[in-house]
Amino acid sequence: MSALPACSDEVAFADWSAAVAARVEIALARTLPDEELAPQRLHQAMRYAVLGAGKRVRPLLVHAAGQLCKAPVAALDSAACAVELIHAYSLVHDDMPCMDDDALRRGKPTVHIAYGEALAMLVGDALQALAFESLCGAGAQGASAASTVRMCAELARAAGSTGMAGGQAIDLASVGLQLDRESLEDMHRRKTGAMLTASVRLGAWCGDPLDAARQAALERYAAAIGLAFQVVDDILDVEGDAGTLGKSAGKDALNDKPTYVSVIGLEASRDLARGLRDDAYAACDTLGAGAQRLHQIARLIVERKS
Ligand code: GRG
Repeated sequence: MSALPACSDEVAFADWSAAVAARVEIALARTLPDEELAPQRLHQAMRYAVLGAGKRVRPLLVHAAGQLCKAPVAALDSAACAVELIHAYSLVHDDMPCMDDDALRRGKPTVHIAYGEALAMLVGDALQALAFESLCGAGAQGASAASTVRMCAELARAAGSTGMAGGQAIDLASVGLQLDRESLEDMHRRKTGAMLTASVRLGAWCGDPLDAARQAALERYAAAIGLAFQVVDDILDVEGDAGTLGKSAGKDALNDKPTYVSVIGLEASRDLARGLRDDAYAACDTLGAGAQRLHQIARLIVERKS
């Protein structure tokens, strides 16, 4: 597997993120069961759901936080695979007819369209289990046993009923309702923010412990980008098109879902996203040396077009 470019201002963010994405793609391809292994159709569908597409924002966060904490790169690959597998499972289930009922994801037919609903459900289940198997490998790859257990617990919490799955439950129950801003933020921090925060934490926990001030700054960074990601997602759902997004646009309004755009308006949503990006930048200033990649990811999250 190719080494990562060193973290310096001379190495462009685009080069670094492409190198991380390439490493993670190889690690994911190795982690996922081979298509020839029985049950072949399930394994084909798992690989279809995960490989070859996606922005890989969560793996980038794992590697950027890990770089800050001087973590072993192989351990970061395991943690990055784990968060991306959970994310892929959530997209497969979210697209099913019982949830968002979407036919397009990452520029291709969704898993239930390509493989049927029953298999799509099993794909999500199996990807979730594989995520924890991959994370357990982080110990063998250089993270300590104690931090591996801590990472497994964090991933379970972030994906579970008080995190992403809970946020999705609130989302489903909110159709047709006009949530107040506080409830909207709570839903988004769970549904989207929890897994982004977990990505930052896992990367950091693969490496050397931070002092209390820098630990607090890293938490502020994670909270800011976690919410910013969803605010931007709400904006893109209004402004984007399916060709650029690789998924259907305009779904939130169609499904009568409360979003930042519907609750506070488009311009205020843009201001909020920029304010959260600036909070993340301020946290990076406190983190100091080694936080360049985190700073650049905050910018990517707020300025992205897909
Ligand atoms: C089914 C338990 C369960 C949860 C679903 C993640 C999620 C919760 C739903 C996905 C729907 C959605 C649009 C969520 C908002 C933000 C989000 C997670 C967008 C997709 O993530 P990206 O943009 O996707 O990182 P790529 O394809 O680039 O990886």
